[in-house]
Amino acid sequence: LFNLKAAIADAIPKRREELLRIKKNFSDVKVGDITVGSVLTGMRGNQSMYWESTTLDPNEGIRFHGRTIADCQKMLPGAPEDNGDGEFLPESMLWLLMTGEIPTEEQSRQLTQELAERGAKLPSHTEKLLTSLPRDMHPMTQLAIALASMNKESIFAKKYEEGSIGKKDYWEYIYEDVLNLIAVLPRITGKIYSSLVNDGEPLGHFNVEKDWSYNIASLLGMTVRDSVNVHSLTKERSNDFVNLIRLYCGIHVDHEGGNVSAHTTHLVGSALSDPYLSYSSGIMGLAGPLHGLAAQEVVRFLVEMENDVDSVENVKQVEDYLWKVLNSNRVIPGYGHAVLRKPDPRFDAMLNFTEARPQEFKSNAKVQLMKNLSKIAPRVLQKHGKTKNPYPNVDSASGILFHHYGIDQLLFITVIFGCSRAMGPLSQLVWDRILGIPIERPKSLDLSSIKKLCKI
Ligand code: FCX
Repeated sequence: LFNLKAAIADAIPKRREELLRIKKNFSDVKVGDITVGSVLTGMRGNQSMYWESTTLDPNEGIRFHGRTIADCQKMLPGAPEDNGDGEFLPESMLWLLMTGEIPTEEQSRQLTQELAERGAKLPSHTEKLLTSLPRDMHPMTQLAIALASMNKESIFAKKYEEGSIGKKDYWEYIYEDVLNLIAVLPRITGKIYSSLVNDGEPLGHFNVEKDWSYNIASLLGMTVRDSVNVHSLTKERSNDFVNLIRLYCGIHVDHEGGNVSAHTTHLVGSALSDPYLSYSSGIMGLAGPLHGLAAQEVVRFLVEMENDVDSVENVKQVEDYLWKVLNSNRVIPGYGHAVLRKPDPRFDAMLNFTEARPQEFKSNAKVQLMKNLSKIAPRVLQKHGKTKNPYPNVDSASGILFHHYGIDQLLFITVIFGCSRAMGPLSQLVWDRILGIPIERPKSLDLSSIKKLCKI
């Protein structure tokens, strides 16, 4: 099966039957106890969502249908021109998320081609809308607006309004919207970036022969062939940047269901809002500084710290700087996690990217500081004693690597996160509709109910 939709359709009967059997026979099985503490602390530890494709082990980190990042790096197909030397394609990851299977080279190529064909054009009203937005509007606001505006194109919303589809068929139209949405993200991203840095003039063009990440890089003006190559990158450095986008977008797709962007997309979609509205809402959550915006906060933090210390190798000065931040009741961005209790393997993957290119990164003091910090900050946070996870999370490394290649519009970095994150929650949205997951509606408690439970 070379076509993703056909591969999903093939997997449906078994999965529907399995879930139905579990629902029928095991609905009374207890998952855990919800405590008052959980109700008052953002539902921590409360296992109450169904999520198909990714799970997060507090110690091992993310698994994609059971596969670690290292497995994915070994097994998922990359771009043909890299001859096995580059990073895997996010398209290959999308196939894995949607089907649970590792795609073949042919399946991955086919999906690359399908996304390129679907993404070749941005709806003209969305293009005009983006052009009309203030150049200094927050890039994530622009992304959310662009996505919400595409609800005009939603095939699902149209079919639903016509009353022409039954519940079992919803997924087919949701799938079409999801693929169309993911496909246009490079164009939306390029448009937002060109507004920011090039007065709205395109920085590159979309190449239908190329993969999704290449087109993101190209529309950011970062490729030798298809763009203005704003930073005059050599062919090798430009290839590295394309591979950075592939790596970054391949590993940021999902982080199980409870994180703000994924959960929001799932929640809004559960009201049968179409994928454009659902993911636009997810993007609004990703824009928060405790979530996706943390990568940008890290870059700012590293720039400020580098200016403050005599040398990034001066451990004592770095430690003092961290204490100054903590003592003023601020967080150290890029450290800590709500679920993980070990260094984030996604951070390690980004770090490995720099270690494979020692010449490229050796003279960038901020990148060196990022590395040094990953050894110093955990000690300081442990001593500080509050943070449950004192280790670096993914945002510790990602932003500074984009910055290194010249993407220095800090607020924009999260837009690239937004491209990647679409793949996980939107795959889930397809499966939500396949499996008939109903509207989400937890029960809330007021203070008097809590006091009654506590017998106070
Ligand atoms: N620096 C200083 N204090 C921190 C901290 C950090 N990096 N991380 C957690 N803490 C503090 C919390 O603020 C909390 O303090 P409080 O008791 O006074 O409210 C205490 O430690 C316990 O928090 P903890 O249970 O460890 O963490 P939470 O689940 O509440 O929060 C986040 C998790 C990620 C929000 C938190 O660690 C944080 O603010 N980190 C910095 C921002 C960041 O890097 N975010 C990106 C996270 C992630 F990768 C993503 O979702 O994108």
